[in-house]
Amino acid sequence: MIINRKGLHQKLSNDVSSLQPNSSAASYIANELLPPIDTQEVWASGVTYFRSKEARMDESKKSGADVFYDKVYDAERPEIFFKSTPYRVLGHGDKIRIRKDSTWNVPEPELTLFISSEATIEGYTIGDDVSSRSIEGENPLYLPQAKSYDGSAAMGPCIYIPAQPISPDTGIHLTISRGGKEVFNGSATLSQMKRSLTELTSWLTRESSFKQGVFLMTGTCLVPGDGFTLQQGDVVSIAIDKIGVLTNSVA
Ligand code: DO4
Ligand code: MG
Repeated sequence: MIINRKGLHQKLSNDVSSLQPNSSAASYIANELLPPIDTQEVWASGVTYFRSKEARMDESKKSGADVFYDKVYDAERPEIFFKSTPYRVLGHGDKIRIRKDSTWNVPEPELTLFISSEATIEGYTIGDDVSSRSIEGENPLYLPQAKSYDGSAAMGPCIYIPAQPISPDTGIHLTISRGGKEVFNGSATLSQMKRSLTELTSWLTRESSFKQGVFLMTGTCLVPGDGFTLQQGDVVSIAIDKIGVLTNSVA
């Protein structure tokens, strides 16, 4: 597998230098993008930005679970959870889903790391950790049901493989449109994250090995206001500087 190696940028730079331009590449890229994943698992981290902690504390106040979100934000050990098997991951242009038994749903725009089997960060993509706020808010033990179901994970449009780590100034932008009109628009930067990307990587790989590498969503920095829930037909676009735009509509 090409992708799973330390020094991926260098390997690809060497390979690309001997290639001839292909005139059909542009239309392939525009029309036939698959999610950029093969056999890897997708994991996710949570409560890595103040905005996520604040929103989670609000939604779980009634159940008395708000204190756990407060604690994990400041704890040494981060929240890390299993998000998706590879075959469940959707790509750019695919339809994400909201659960039929959920009343409050949001997209979660997240910088997503590709980590090699040697625990090195080799690439970056855009992830959408589509979530049910009503199910998670009812009881934190319902987290796997709020987070992992058909149509709840999207990734793409590509993997950005730079020579140097991604800049903390990297912007993350979310727009949601309904019937052609924008109903949410927000931006944040990676520098607002409480933890570092290497810290999250080190916790994920501390006691687990990933033979073909692994993807790690790094938490959401943008949460629409409490009155907002996703609806069928909404179009969610997540842009991250240098990587591109991941667009999905809601089935
Ligand atoms: O604590 C629950 C999940 C948090 C999360 O997914 C996030 O902060 O992005
Ligand atoms: Mg998330």
